[in-house]
Amino acid sequence: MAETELVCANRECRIAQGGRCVEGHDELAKCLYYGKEPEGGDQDEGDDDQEATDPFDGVLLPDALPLDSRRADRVLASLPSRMIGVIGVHDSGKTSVIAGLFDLFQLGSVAHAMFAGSSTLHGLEKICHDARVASERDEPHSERTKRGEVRFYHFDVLRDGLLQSVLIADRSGEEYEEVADLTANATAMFELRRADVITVLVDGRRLASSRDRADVMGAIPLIIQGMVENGAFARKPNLAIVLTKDDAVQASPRKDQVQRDFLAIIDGIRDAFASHFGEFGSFVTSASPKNANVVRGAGLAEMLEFWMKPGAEPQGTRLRHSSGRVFDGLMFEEAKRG
Ligand SMILES: Nc1nc2c(ncn2[C@@H]2O[C@H](COP(=O)(O)OP(=O)(O)OP(=O)(O)O)[C@@H](O)[C@H]2O)c(=O)[nH]1
Ligand SMILES: [Mg+2]
Repeated sequence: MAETELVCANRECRIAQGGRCVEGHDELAKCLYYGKEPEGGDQDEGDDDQEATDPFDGVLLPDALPLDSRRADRVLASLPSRMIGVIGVHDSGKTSVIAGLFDLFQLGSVAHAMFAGSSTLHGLEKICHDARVASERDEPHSERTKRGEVRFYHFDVLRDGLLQSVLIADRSGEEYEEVADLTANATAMFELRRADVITVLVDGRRLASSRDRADVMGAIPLIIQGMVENGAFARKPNLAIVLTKDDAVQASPRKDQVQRDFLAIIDGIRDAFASHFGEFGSFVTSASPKNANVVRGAGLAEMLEFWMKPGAEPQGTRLRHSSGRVFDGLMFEEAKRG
């Protein structure tokens, strides 16, 4: 006689692998999840083969690394959220801005927002590590983001009694550079299509260099132009224009010129692309300063404040996702869920 297949709607339950009911029922008929197929068959694709041969009978925790677009989509659907696209040429400081913001949250609330959890904690810790004293590097450092698909860093914040998710896209700067000469198709860039806020980074250290200045000033409008021509900003996101590495600017004899150049870049973008964006904001930041003349994370709180402003277009309807775990029901007592 064929054996009955043990199935459970709770993905964390290992009853099918000879374990116990994760809900603690000896009488399986009393378990709400036993005997039902798990929802969302595409979740954790690729795990099934491994589980069939894996004798591990504990609870598998997520890797907490940056999310791909599909998993980012799920986060967007589960809470009111802000999707942030961070655009800049290679080395302009995109990953450092994300890491710097996460480090600020370790010190307390930022822009009236309190850190309330993250599904990408390991990823955030990884990008922060090399910039910290604990890494024992002589200088803060950031690994170059590898070419490939966009990845998203995620954290939840509690702000004005409302729990919200923030998803920040990180992609290799080279891929954004390719949009300028139209070798890459910006419509395929999920983070631009879905963004509530586009954040364009201007590398202050290179702007202060007489050799690189013209290149910096020319590259940004070309990248935005390439994206606009591809119709990448269909949702009319807000636009933050951010000068990075202000510590290098402040240490430079050309700092007044840099300030004038940054204002010229802002005016140029506003004149050329105003109709494609909602609100404009500009910020001067030092996410990972090498000079002690500027505090680490300067300017990032103001940038976060702008990121959290409600955009012109409302987000889609929120779905209630539940894996069946008791933790899904937990929330801050005073927090409203949208
Ligand atoms: N002086 C100074 N250097 C910084 C600052 N922020 C980042 N950097 C440095 O700038 C370099 C590039 O930073 P990343 O954050 O990796 O730049 P990115 O835009 O993510 O680069 P790609 O991943 O290659 O596209 C690293 O060496 C950082 O340490 C800052 O505030 N001040
Ligand atoms: Mg990077």
